[in-house]
Amino acid sequence: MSKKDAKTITDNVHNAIFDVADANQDDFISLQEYKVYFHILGHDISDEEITQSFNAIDSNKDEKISREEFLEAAFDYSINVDESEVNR
Ligand SMILES: [Ca+2]
Ligand SMILES: [Ca+2]
Repeated sequence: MSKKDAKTITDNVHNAIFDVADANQDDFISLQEYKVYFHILGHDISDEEITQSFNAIDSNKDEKISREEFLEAAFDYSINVDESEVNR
């Protein structure tokens, strides 16, 4: 499987995850929604850790996660991509 195929598949999966996490469907995940999402999943993770991972994904620091930020972070996380190959 090529990296492009892998990205398409993970994008589809993470688009679906994004839609679930974005409870009010404004196309952004707020910190509140992010916390709720982790609690729904039943992850044993503290609010502090959730906040840290939220801030890591929120690359432009507007305190909400856009679909683009989410997909980039999710893809980087799921497949350890060589950054030099994905630069646009
Ligand atoms: Ca939202
Ligand atoms: Ca953001």
